[in-house]
Amino acid sequence: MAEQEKEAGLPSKENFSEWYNELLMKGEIMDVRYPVKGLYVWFPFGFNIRRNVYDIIRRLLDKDHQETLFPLLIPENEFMKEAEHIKGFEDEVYWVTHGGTSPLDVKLALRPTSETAIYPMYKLWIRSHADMPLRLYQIVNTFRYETKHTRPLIRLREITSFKEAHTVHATWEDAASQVEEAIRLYTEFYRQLAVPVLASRRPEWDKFPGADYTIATDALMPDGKTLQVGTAHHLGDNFAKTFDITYEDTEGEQVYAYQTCYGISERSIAALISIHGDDKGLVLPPAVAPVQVVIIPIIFKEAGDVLDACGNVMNTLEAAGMRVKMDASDIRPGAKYYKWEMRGVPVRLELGPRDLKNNAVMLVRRDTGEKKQVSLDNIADEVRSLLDDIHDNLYENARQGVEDRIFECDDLESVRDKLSRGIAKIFWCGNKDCGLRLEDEIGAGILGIPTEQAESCSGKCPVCGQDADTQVYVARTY
Ligand code: 5CA
Ligand code: ZN
Repeated sequence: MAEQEKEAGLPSKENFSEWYNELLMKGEIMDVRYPVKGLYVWFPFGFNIRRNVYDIIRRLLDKDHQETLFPLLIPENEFMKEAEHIKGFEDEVYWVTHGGTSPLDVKLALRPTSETAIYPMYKLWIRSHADMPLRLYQIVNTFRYETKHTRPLIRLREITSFKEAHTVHATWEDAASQVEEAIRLYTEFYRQLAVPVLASRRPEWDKFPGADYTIATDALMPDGKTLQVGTAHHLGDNFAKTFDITYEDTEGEQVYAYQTCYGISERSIAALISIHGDDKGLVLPPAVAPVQVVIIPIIFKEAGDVLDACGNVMNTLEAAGMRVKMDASDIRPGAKYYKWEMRGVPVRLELGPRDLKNNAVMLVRRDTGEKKQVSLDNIADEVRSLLDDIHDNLYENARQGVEDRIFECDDLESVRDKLSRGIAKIFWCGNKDCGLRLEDEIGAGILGIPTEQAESCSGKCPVCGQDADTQVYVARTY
């Protein structure tokens, strides 16, 4: 590789933070130079990935949810109704106080999330049993004045891709089933991004403000920290009481409804690029890659036949539903490889005069670098099955990576030791004090109680030494 190409490369992924920041620019995901802290700009290529990712979540939700759109601005009086919710968000809200030069009579909040925008309308929409379950979602921008270190795609002050679902049910149990369903949905969504996630119930002190309980999904990042990439909250009838969302039950009485909400953001994209990427750049799962196959004509003297053959392959693959690009530009093949590797294109297809004579092409996979010569006769099937293999391989590698980095620990010393690599699993007596002492002593807290616990297990809480029958994940988090 030419010196200048090497220089233009990425820092090693071992230095995850530097690698990530460079990758966002060189992989053309986000431009971080916008002059407001915590706000970033999507490059068109990154936005194309976003569109593919959000098509997947839409497809999953549209089976039994409806998409909607609520206003960005929330009047102060509605925002201030739910006490716990206010406590959780008041330090993070941006306020609109003026229209032009005139002060507004009622201040308007930029939504940090939309409960207080949506539920006053749910009060009007929910009348009877027949109106439930109501399952709506929207994909919007939300604003949070985050005080922790902001990072592109991970901790934003304008979350540009906030998918929030809000459901209403007749009973507490129905809402609880919906929370489970939401976690199943998210797990499937992430499976399609080839990202394995861990679902756990957050401890009381870490649940969503105003919720009965919160179940979260976390992805394990390359540096051993976890990233919360989705949450589902059982809201009980807390918001229904505040916003007076009632329905007439079979006895003709007005009773409160039960609610859930669940959300994901562009953290989903942070997780997928971080987990799969390598020192050469992005490695995109075929399902979300803007370009799934790049065709490189290998041209010596007579270009005509090779270019025609490449054009035919492109048409065949496109007709089979693949996203294909032919790079017949003037730059050297090596420079082209470098460029498309950086952009994570799953399959490179090389076709030169010799291949043409053999009625064959060379397929090179981005994930392993393996090359394979295949016949031109059933090229669409060959490429399709290679794309499927790449997806499976990415998922399996990531799954193995998580399995290998969950460590069962029974004393604080080993917890501290393992946290530099991944997640510790310990017994917990259930006392908040022990949970908080973990944070003080080892700088990492309880992530949550895995939703899938072994039937019966017991051990000792490493903080206080008491008997415990609950296991928890402990992790350093983003
Ligand atoms: N109303 C609920 C459900 S929609 C809610 O707001 N839940 S949340 O606060 O947990 O946010 C949902 C998800 O958005 C989180 O799990 C996290 O993945 C993501 N998220 C939260 N804050 C940010 C942020 N500042 N930047 C990027 N993503 C964020
Ligand atoms: Zn304890």
